[in-house]
Amino acid sequence: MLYPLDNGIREVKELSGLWNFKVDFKNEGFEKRWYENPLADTIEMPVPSSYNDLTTDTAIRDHIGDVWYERIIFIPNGWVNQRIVLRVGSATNHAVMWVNGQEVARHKGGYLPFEADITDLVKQGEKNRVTIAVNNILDWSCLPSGEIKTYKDTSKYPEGYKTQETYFDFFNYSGIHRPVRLYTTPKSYIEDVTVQTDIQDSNGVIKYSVSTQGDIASVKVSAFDENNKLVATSKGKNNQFIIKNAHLWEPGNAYLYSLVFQTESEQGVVQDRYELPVGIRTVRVAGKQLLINEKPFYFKGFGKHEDSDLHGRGMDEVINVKDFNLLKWIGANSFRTSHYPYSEELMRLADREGLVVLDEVPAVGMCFWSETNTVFNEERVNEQTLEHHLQVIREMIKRDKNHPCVVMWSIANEVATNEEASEPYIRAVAEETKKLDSTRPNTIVHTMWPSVDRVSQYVDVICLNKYFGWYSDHGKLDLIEKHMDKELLEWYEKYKKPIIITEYGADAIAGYHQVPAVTFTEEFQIELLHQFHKSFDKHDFVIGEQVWAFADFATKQGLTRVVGNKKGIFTRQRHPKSAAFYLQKRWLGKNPKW
Ligand code: BDP
Repeated sequence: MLYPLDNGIREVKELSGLWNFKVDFKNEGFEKRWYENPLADTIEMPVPSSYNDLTTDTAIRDHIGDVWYERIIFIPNGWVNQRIVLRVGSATNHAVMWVNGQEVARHKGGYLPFEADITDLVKQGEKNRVTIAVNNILDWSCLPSGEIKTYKDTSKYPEGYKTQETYFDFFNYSGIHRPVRLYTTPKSYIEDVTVQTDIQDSNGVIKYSVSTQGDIASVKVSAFDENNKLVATSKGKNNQFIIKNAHLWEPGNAYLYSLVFQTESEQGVVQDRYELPVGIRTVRVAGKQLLINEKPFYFKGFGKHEDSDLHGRGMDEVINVKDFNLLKWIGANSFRTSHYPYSEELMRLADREGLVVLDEVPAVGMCFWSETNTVFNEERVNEQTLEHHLQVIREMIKRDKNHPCVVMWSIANEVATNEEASEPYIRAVAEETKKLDSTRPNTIVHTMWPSVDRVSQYVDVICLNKYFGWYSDHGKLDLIEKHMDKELLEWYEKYKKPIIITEYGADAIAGYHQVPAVTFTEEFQIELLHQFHKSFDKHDFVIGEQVWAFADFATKQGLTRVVGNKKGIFTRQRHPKSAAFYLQKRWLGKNPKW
């Protein structure tokens, strides 16, 4: 799915700003057809943002169900004869969208875009009303999954009392989280483009395919370098270029060519145009290593969240730029989009900045760490979940397939892969990623132990989240290295695949200090990381370390969470804890691994 572009042929109108907003406390909006008329009794709500932290009302923050957004749009005069598309970057978790009271789109899943052709529904020179109902209920038919718990005992709970149960460790932020835009294309237009790159000697090979709609006679493609110099041209819907002595897209040293796709009519009139930033690079797994441009790559970085004060999960270029500058400052070269695909704006920035991304679907919370309470059963993770999981994989790959920064697809985080039924399930998901994209390795992120895992034969790289010294043997720094060594060797022995440690860490409250270190102090966080590193450095099949987490983040309330998860190396305001300087020294220092 193409990112909307403004390029002289296509135009984009940003619809960010204040929208009318109303919480459907009585769950009556659909029945009363709120979309048919302007919403009554609304408050102002910024888009993009999570609505949860912006009012003073607990009932709004913790609302379970629908909220409604609305705004008036005008169609510019110059858009006559254009195809007009309304596009939402993401609405968490599900949405229905109307234009002038007519339903135009329905989308399940909170972290990927959806759009609708609204050309025939909007009127030039008049007010047009856009209404979006956003629902935040999570059940086992969607990702992430969850369940609504109802409390029947009216002697203890008010009538109809319910809570949203989630089995993941982040606040279920809700709302329109990414930009809403109107954009145009000509009536005959470029629908999608796919590029795949290769390197032969010192030349770059770019294979492309273009899909179009309408009457299009020919497709021309031109490649420009970063100085805007034309370096190659090609013709046809499926073809390839050779770029002599190509500049490669390297981690930390990105180079982006601009591929300009142009369609023409029979008469040679230019119809549509689309510019795609393209990084020439290869990625493959070879034995114990992952090679980017045939060079072994070691992942240094973090699991992150899209999370910040007040904005919640709302896309914010200010945060994105600050985060990337901090990543570079600390010597990180990569991050994982834990636990959902991040905004398109952020992915474009990662392409530009040369940060390497593990792109993850929102399959999180599919594990209860219990022998008896299973997750893979008719009531929980079942056929319906799988169907949606595959759908999300398709949407994510469709959106992110052209990003050079994405080197691997992460198909799930912490699944009960010890359960028998997890095997065919994960196999289906893993095979889908391969079918859709044979150019990138895939992975699954584990909390399980090698002896019980049933699925890692289906992925190329194994990712592990390990919390020795924290969730097991809490506070026992002296056991970490030994435990980690043992487990790493067992995983490698069983599957003979490269391993990335995608989570390890400890909560540290900024400003808490003590010697000797105790848990929750900044000193303990450093010492714990150091113990893990002693183990990682010994094993050549360990190809990366990503600390959990980049910054402190909001979670649901819980006895182990003091105003959120404090495993950040930076505070939620992006101020460094002491461990930031420790990591900077390690990652910018010399190590045989990098
Ligand atoms: C891991 C999860 C991550 C949590 C982390 C923690 O993948 O989302 O935030 O544990 O507990 O299991 O800090």
